[in-house]
Amino acid sequence: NQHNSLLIWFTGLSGSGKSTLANQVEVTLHQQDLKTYVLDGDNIRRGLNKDLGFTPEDRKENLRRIAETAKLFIDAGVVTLAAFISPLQKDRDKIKQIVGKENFIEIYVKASVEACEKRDVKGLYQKARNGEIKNFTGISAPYEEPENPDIIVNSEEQTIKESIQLIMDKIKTKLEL
Ligand code: GGZ
Repeated sequence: NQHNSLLIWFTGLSGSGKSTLANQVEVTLHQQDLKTYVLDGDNIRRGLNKDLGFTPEDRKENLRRIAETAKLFIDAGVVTLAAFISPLQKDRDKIKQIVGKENFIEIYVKASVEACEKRDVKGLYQKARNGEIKNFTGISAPYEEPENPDIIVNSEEQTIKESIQLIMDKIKTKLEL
């Protein structure tokens, strides 16, 4: 069953640092001999969910399928990390409901739109400002801050190392490490 497994969910704006953190936490867990997997836009939106875009309905379906996929991974005993914007509280609540609250850790990777836009690693914010990308989270689509996250990490105030430590401490209370 789902004993000793977990879905570690990272929510936040594009460019907030979700994937970086998920990948670093994965390395740390892997070093402790756990089976791990990172779900993110690269492996999900290019495959399973390539039929989906960024309307509210498509995001909802994107996240529902990811939650069902994560449920299978944790059933198989894999500690699963997921990095998705997941902008709406009701969609995040649904994920938690699908996998079960005992198997779920929600991490809010907090960074202001200004900070993410300043980094603009992929040039997406500029495209959103130009109107080349519609429904862009933080510019032309909403991001609702999590009401009750297990952890908040702030990439403007904390180092990656500090954030990982915080996340690992939380994971240790849920997993028998
Ligand atoms: C937000 C978009 C959009 C729009 C393309 N809005 O920084 P990235 O590029 O690599 O990550 C973003 C990713 C977001 O997909 P998610 O599956 O995480 O979103 S959600 O949870 O809301 O379903 C960004 C890129 O896709 N991208 N268009 N309009 N992000």
